[in-house]
Amino acid sequence: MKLVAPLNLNFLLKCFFLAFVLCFTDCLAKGDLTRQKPLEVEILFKGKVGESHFYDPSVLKFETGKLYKLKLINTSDSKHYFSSHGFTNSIFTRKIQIVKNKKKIAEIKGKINEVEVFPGNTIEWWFVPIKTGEFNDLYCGIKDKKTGVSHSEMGMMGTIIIE
Ligand SMILES: [Cu+2]
Repeated sequence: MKLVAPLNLNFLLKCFFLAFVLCFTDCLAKGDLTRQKPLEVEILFKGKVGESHFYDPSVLKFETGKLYKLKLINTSDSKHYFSSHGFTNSIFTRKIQIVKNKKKIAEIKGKINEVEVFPGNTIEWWFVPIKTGEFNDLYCGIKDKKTGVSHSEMGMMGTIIIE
């Protein structure tokens, strides 16, 4: 009688090993997504009263499942809003950190709907995007002190893309 078992056994072992590896990597829990090393992104609020107001950059891109530290830096002479309901409905906020003279002075936790940053100040928004989408609703509703026109109408609009 001819034995073909050794060949089959070898094949079976390989299959078993492959299945084990696939299952192990696929079934591994991702753990606490808010405790990853954050990816740093910056957005500047720029402009001059009576002339223009804008976000730089005006398009922000994020990926679901990653932790971001978005720095909102107001380098202008006006206070500004960062409002996008599409964005805030698609993320989990870990915290907002208020920084003054490079020192953390406060942390705010919970669901955030919009933020306002005063001239010369920076805040850090730590969040994990959980839903994909393209949101063209980033705007600042504050009215310009000279023209009386909203900052959005003067150019302060943007898009947030979550992939
Ligand atoms: Cu503004």
